[in-house]
Amino acid sequence: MSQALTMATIHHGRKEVLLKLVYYGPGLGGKTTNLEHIHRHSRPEYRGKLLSLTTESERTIFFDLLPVHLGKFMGYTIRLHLCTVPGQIAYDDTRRVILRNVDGVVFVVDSQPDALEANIQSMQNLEINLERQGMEFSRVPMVVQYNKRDLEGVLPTATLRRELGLPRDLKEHEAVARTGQGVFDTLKSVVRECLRLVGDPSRAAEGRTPSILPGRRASSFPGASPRAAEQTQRPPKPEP
Ligand SMILES: Nc1nc2c(ncn2[C@@H]2O[C@H](COP(=O)(O)OP(=O)(O)OP(=O)(O)O)[C@@H](O)[C@H]2O)c(=O)[nH]1
Ligand SMILES: [Mg+2]
Repeated sequence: MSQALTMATIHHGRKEVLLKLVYYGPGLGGKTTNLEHIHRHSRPEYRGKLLSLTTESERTIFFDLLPVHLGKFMGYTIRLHLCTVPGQIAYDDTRRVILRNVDGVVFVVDSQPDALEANIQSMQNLEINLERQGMEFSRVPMVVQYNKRDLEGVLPTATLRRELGLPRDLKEHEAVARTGQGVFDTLKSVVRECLRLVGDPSRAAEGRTPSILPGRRASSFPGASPRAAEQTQRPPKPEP
């Protein structure tokens, strides 16, 4: 099987590491709100334009993109391409396009009880779409953000973790994206997960370099759909 790898892109000439990070999750979960906060609170010289393609109701129809500089890591500048996908079920083709060449995923959970089913579906959809590209779900750097913790009646994080079948070793953060609480912690956490795998950039090959987790996460995702499980055993050819 040819395993498509998540990667970081390394340019030795410019001494730069580029990471593509995708915010995934159900519609209205707060993905765009995360990027808006990061944009508002990044120094103008360190951030690009926040590009959003939305409907009138501000739901993402294609993606949001925010380029950010994050300072130096072992002498290399870290550049991030932050992207969100449209969470609504109908936009699956778009999600697949945005997921191409992803280096790390932030899964934004909507903590409201009404959103539980949508969270589960979105997690299963992420697994399926990664596997479709030949990427093994349990080896892609990922962190989880439990968002909307300001609302009354939200589900305990332990319940969400259990219902979503998340392994205990996955990094997780509580957040209120609307006020920015937890937003940068989440971002730093996913960057750390990715950079841990890149190691010393000066020793990495020029261009795209493998950065998948060396082993699978400790436990698998019992919440995963049978379809995805089947694909794990017989992975399809990665898309070109
Ligand atoms: N109370 C509360 N509302 C939030 C929070 N984060 C986001 N919202 C609100 O939830 C709604 C949806 O947020 P978006 O960021 O547009 O959600 P999205 O995940 O990008 O949705 P799609 O683009 O449709 O996939 C907006 O009205 C936000 O203001 C939060 O932490 N608390
Ligand atoms: Mg959005």
